[in-house]
Amino acid sequence: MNTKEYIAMEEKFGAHNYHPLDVVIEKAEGVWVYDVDGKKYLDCLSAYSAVNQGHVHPEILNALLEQVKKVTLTSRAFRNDQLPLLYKELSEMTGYEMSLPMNSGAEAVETALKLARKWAYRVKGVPRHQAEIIVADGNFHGRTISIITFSSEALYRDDFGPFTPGFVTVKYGDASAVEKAIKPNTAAVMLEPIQGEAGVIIPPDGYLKQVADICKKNNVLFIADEIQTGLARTGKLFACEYEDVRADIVIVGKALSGGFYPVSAVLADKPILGLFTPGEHGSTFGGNPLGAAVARASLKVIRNEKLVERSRQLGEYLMEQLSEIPSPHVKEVRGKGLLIGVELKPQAGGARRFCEAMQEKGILAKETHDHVIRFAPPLVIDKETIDWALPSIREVLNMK
Ligand code: IF1
Repeated sequence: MNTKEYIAMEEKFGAHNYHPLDVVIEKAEGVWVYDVDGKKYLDCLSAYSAVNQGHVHPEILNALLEQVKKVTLTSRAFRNDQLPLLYKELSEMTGYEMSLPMNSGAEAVETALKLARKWAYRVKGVPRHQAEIIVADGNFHGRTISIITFSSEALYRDDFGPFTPGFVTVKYGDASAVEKAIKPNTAAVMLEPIQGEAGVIIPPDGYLKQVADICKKNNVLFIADEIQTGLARTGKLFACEYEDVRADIVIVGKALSGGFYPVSAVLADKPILGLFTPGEHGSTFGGNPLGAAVARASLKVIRNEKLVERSRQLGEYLMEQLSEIPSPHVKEVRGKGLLIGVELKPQAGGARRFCEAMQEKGILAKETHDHVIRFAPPLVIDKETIDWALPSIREVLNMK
């Protein structure tokens, strides 16, 4: 079958909840993906930062293959020999005392919200069912009904009510707005350290630190959604480290499995994560031995290949090079590490056509919010490959 035929089949039999670029990928390795017609592309999206370690990383693949032969799923009714090791290794790597494994990012966000509510009732003394959680305008935390309740994107939300009570939205980047929104019943503030979906929005310097301090002062938990920014993507293990913030609860997903398998987790210390008791929360697949083995290998690759440093160094280089491109269309280049957004001017005609033009030249990137092109290649990319891509990017950013 060729590209056209695959696309026609997908359109006919699949729900139309996406508008992908018309490239049908059949294999991938490292930073490269190959379509069914044999064309090779540089992946500048990394499955939204899920393949920070590069596609089909051999060590993660090996861990998966070894584990899949042994046991894949026990459920949490029984224990397995991989999960304790994942717990320990996650703790050693992140400095959080405990973790709770789930599968998708949205599930881990839901888990963190439940945890914050429980903490509010059992520790803070908020009257039951009165807890409030503060979130930011422009957020993206997933697709469940509770999470879309506090989305500010009409497309994600408007046809899907009724919604979940208990959430308050404030302006992103304004710490005093958080302070004003805190009430006696506030359980937590949940933020993305950099808003990915909103268009790689970097808050003003000091914002995360101020919010974390305000939370501490008011006995409110600070939850960092590091599903996209975490695990080396921004040039730190967690983006919150840029402001020396240690969130009370950190949510990770995506690259926790190097793209092999959905694995997410909530990290916190014992006084918080220790609050869950048997039966209160769970998941058939969460914490399964295959996912745990894959996650362990994925973390090991981040450590062994120094992906934090790579992301910081190569991110600086790519950002500098992108910033120097003279282009009539570019309004701003911004980012941290290898999470970079190129914002186009309103009159540029939208980012989509630039992504399609790059696709022609063998570079896959995705527009976000109409006018931002996101550059987020796997962190195993090297300078030579960046230098290979730059002339094409230059050309595309200068098209009519
Ligand atoms: C899609 C965006 C990225 C996330 C943060 C939680 C989740 C995500 C900070 C939920 C997921 C994804 C989902 C994906 C597109 C993508 C995305 F453009 F929508 F915003 F990455 F930038 N918190 N982000 O970024 O995790 O349940 O999906 O595992 O197609 O919806 P999930």
